Amino acid sequence: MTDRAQPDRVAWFRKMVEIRLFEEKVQELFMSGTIQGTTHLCQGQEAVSVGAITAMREGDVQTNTYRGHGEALALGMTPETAFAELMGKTTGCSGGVGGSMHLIDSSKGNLGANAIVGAGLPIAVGAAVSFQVQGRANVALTFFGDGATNIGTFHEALNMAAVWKAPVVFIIANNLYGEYSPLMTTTPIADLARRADPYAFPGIVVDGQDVDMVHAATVDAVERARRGEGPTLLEMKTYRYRGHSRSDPAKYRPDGELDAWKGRDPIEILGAKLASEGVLSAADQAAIRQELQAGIDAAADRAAAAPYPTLEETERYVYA
Ligand SMILES: Cc1ncc(C[n+]2csc(CCOP(=O)(O)OP(=O)(O)O)c2C)c(N)n1
Ligand SMILES: [Mg+2]
Repeated sequence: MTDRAQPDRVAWFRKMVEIRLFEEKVQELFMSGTIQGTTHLCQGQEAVSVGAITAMREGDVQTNTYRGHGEALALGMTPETAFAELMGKTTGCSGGVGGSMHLIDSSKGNLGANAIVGAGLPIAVGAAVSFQVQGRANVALTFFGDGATNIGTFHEALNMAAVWKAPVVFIIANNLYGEYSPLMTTTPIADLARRADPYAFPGIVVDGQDVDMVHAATVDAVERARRGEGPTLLEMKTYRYRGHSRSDPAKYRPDGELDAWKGRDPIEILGAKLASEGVLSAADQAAIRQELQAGIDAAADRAAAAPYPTLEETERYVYA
């Protein structure tokens, strides 16, 4: 793993575009039947994945959710490996038996996605406590949604992390919706960061569309944890462009809401900054998109050409 503490905003731009294009292709492959099952896209939330993951250092770990393609790619999983997993191929990160909701690579600090809402939080606290026991100056991050803050494990994990000053950073991707429920119908407060208050550690609201803000807030939280000062709850205000999962047309959203959020697109926000700073012109950005699109298409083709596991291989993971 490389040292991600050095800000390389062109690399961030590239990674956010890669995630966006990867998921565009995933949607296409679902529609054509090449990918089966289900998938949960994180389009619109790329700055949360990239800004936070790039605050990690060698030996740090994270857990995430079924909406975790962004974190997996930001941690260095190749699109080919991720496509292969989604397609159920042996070259996938879990040999093709996990699928979209189970992208994992512990060699890169990715302790995995979890399909159970809220289940990744206690795993991250456990990893953080293991760092304390081993005397390692490492930190565990955990990504989850706004809906997960109403799950029991959220409160148990925050409480335990607070009492033990565990080096963990809790990251809410608040995209305003649970599966189909607007946050305001399930939750009595608007700023979920306040849910750190009863556990007596900092809870911070962050503009989740601005990767610079996400990164800066996560670096602060990670360094605080590394100093032994305990956990932080970061609430990233963001939005998912697509429905909850592949089969959800998201008709429950008010007219104009999606367009308003697309007006603050995370890739465009960083792209505009890089252009005005003279770092990356609009033409450079278009060339990057073209290059990455070719890479994504080729990666999907290679994944599609890989073999499916044999019956014996799939049975190896079944307890009987
Ligand atoms: C314990 C549990 N309860 C319910 C579900 C069904 N479910 C899957 S995703 C989801 C919504 C979670 O919303 P949020 O935490 O905001 O995450 P988002 O999908 O918006 O990223 C629900 C209720 C589940 N997977 N696990
Ligand atoms: Mg949500």
